[in-house]
Amino acid sequence: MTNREIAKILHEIAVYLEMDNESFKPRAYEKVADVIDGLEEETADIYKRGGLKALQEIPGVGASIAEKIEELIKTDHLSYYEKLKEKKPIDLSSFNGIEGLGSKSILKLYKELGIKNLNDLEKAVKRGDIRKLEGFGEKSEENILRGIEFVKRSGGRFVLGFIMPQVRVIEERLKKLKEVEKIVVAGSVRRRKETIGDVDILVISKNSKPIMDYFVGMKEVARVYARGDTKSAIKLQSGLDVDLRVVAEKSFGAALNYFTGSKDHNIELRKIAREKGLKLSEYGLFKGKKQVAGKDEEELYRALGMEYIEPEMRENFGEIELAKKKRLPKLIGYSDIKGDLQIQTNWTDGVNSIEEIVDAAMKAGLEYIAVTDHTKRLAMTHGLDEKKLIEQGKEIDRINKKLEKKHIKFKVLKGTECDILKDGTLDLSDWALSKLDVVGVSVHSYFKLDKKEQTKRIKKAIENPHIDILFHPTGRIIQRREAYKIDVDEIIKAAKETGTVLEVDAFPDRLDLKDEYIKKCIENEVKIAVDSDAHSINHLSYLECGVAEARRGWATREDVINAWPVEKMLKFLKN
Ligand code: DGT
Ligand code: CA
Ligand code: CA
Ligand code: ZN
Repeated sequence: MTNREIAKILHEIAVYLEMDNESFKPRAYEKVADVIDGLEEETADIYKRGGLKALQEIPGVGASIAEKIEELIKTDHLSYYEKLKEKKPIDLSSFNGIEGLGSKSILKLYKELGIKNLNDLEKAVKRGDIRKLEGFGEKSEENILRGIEFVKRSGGRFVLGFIMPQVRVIEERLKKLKEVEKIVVAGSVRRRKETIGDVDILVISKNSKPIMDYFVGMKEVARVYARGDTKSAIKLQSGLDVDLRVVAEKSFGAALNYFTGSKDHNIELRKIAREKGLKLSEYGLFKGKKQVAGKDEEELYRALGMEYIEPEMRENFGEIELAKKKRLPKLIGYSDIKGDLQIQTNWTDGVNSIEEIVDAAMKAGLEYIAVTDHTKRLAMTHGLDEKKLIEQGKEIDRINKKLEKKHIKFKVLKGTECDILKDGTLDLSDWALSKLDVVGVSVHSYFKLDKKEQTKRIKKAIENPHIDILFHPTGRIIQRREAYKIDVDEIIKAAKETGTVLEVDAFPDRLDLKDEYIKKCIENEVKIAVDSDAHSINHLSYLECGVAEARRGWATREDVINAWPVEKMLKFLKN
């Protein structure tokens, strides 16, 4: 059982307990679900290594939850969960994408109308049953309908950052086989799309039979679509499809190029080959019968008269023209991030203490972090008020002194994720904001304002001279919540005028700003920040997903303020 699967069950338990009006338990399960979802190590491995005791070292896991996780790992079942489900046989996960449909509403829909899944819900909406229900109305019916459309649109695709650990496990396993000379995961995974349809793996091998035998026989295989000596295709238990192809060494670059895509990029390259009297295919670049390139990708692009194009740029959005002129931007690298400017700690709804995060951030190779806990309006996160913020500042001073004493060159910055109120004013006084190193602001309420009002609200917030960064600027959550309606161009213009940085929130299902908006920022000389939005030390690794999105938006190191040394970054924010 994978971390995702365990997390999903714990999350559903939380929803069931909420339906039963339990007071503290739902939040406890929810928190553990989040932690496990973000764990780098598989919980099953943790259990194998250290048993129940090791499970209890996972933040938030007490004796009772540990036992439940144990049962899940050992038997793939959990009687406690099954019982809850028996009492209310609702397919909770099918409601995931319907915004604003909380546990209480789901319970009501079940009790009054017998709605158990999305299908039932859609029928009830179409019959007009929802609006007749007490507490619901035309407005909620409309929201539900929009949610159903949204779920249908995202259908079948996986959020890359969440599924990536699974992809890497398979890649590592195959890499270890002695018959595998080289392996690369191609397709949308290599281009780092936000969501992926399936996984396309390429290997070089002279003896593919044992590789294919191994591949179709892996323990998590749910179905084998095809088993051949050059191509096999499987479905994993998670629902993810994986294709494996074996190609010849002399064609590897051409095959990699073809199977990396995107399709539109490929089509454009072929056109260019044709103009040069050449033919490009997945087997190589040919002049008549003679192969002129294709062993590796660098050679291929060179032979086509172009600079090498990074996979994240291969969408045929203008990268080919730039590559021909040899004017491609030098993209920010995956290890260029020096600091993280959005982190939640256990002062609010984060799991870890500031010191634990500092420790983990240093291990991750960072040189600074900003502590940016929520503010008081977000009462359910125990958001900080001015007094608490000052207390936290003292704690940060103490930690910085301790680091200095040990001659450690790591800096903890004082920050906030200050809530933007409905009218665009802020949840902290200017006086409190003026004491901080990094002031981030974000929208956490009134998602439904119309475009004009929402844009005005955010503009008003960032016009406050204390504001440095607009966190997760559009509020979208991939496959779960659409962006709130804003005029992005106008926000970018306001950011330019006020010197506000726009954030790429690196959480795998946020990646907000998304690639096309990042490009717009850069075109308009607006700087961006790539932050983890970590609520636990395990989330720091999500920074990689944020960098991937920044690369998809053609960002260089100069465009990303937290790829800069701390002094330069702070000087920029102060100006
Ligand atoms: P996905 O899986 O939907 O997230 O997206 P991709 O890009 O991984 O697409 P996939 O798995 O269907 O195919 C992998 C690559 O193979 C794709 O990026 C480009 C190449 N490819 C697939 N079909 C075609 C095609 O009809 N024409 C061309 N030129 N290339 C194709
Ligand atoms: Ca694919
Ligand atoms: Ca495929
Ligand atoms: Zn936030």
